[in-house]
Amino acid sequence: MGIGSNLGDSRTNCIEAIKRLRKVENLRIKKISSLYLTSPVGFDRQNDFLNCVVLLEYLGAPRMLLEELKKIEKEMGRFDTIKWGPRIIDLDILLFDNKVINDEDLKIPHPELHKRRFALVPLIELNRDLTHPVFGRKLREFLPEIEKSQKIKFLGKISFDEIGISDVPGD
Ligand code: PH2
Ligand code: MG
Ligand code: MG
Repeated sequence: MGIGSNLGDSRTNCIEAIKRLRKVENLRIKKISSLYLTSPVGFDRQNDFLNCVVLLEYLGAPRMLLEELKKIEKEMGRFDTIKWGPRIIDLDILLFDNKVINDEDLKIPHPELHKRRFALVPLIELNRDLTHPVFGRKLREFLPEIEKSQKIKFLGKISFDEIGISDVPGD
């Protein structure tokens, strides 16, 4: 899943989201990518985002995970703005195994995934062999096709200290 924030203290918001994810039932955090400072995509007149992705092991259905993510967004004070506009926290399911879901309110893979450097780069950091289940191509193969205007700056890992754990697995 992807985490993004460009309102308030974005770094704190991303870390808070990870802390709350850790408390979700039937969910384990397996890996956390580095943080990236990224130029806004879709609507430019807003602050840069902080983005990262998290690899989860989740024992429930995708729709249940969606509900959990929406709950965390709400509890963290997210309010509705324009589509692709500024937000305190955004938690998106990007991939879920190799599932393809096309419901009105839940689309997996995330329909914009292959067009967004801020989602692809951290995903590839965690697993460079990930494949897009619809297009059947490696995620890394989409990178050269992305517009150069999408800037992304590597900021390094969030320390386990900041998340409040001493045992993040898979790292
Ligand atoms: N999220 C959006 C729209 N644009 N741009 C960046 N850089 N990062 C995001 O997380 C982001 C965005 C809608 O969710
Ligand atoms: Mg989003
Ligand atoms: Mg979202």
